[in-house]
Amino acid sequence: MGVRMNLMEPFETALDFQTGVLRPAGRIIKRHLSDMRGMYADANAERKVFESEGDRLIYEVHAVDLPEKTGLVLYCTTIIHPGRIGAEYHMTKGHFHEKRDRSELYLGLAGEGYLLLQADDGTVRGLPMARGTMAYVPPLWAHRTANTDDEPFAFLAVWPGDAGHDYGTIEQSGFAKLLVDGEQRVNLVDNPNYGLITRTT
Ligand code: S6P
Ligand code: ZN
Repeated sequence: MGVRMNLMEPFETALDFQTGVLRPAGRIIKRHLSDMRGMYADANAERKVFESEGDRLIYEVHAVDLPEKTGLVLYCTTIIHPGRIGAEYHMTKGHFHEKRDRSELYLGLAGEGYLLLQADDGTVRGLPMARGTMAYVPPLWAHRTANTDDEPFAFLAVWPGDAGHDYGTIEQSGFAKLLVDGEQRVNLVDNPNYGLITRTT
């Protein structure tokens, strides 16, 4: 259990810019491959990872423990460990905000990655992120991040307390584009499973 902050008292959090770790530690969520079954396009590659190494840790969220309330600002860091499932880079599950018109701000801390954004009509945009990149997630866009380098990719996220998270829409239909490892560069390619029910458990 991490420290729960008193939202009516001033407090400070120490952010390690190299690792993305917050002190005091609040809520830490670890997402393994089993939490994302069916989200990577290459089902064979996913199965091979399970067979050869078990349930791989993909990313961690280090959250300052505050209630999800209107008027509050929430913040956390995400650390995506390097690696790929098939050609696809390690990534977050991705979500819309439950209140779709709530926006968000990301700040790159360490490593290199991509922010993938998707509108309701399937339009996808990709923004490269590195240390110091401030990326704006507009209202109405689903968002997912991926680590496109060989080191951990860490970023800070700040968003309104009443935004909420809708994971179901992405779990059902996926993103229209995949971020895959290409020759010397990151490629954004069509997702063959887009619009299909991709989650198996
Ligand atoms: C919250 C914000 C991020 C993500 C985190 C993990 O609104 O967008 O803190 O929660 O990057 O991604 P996901 O899709 O598993 O929540
Ligand atoms: Zn969000």
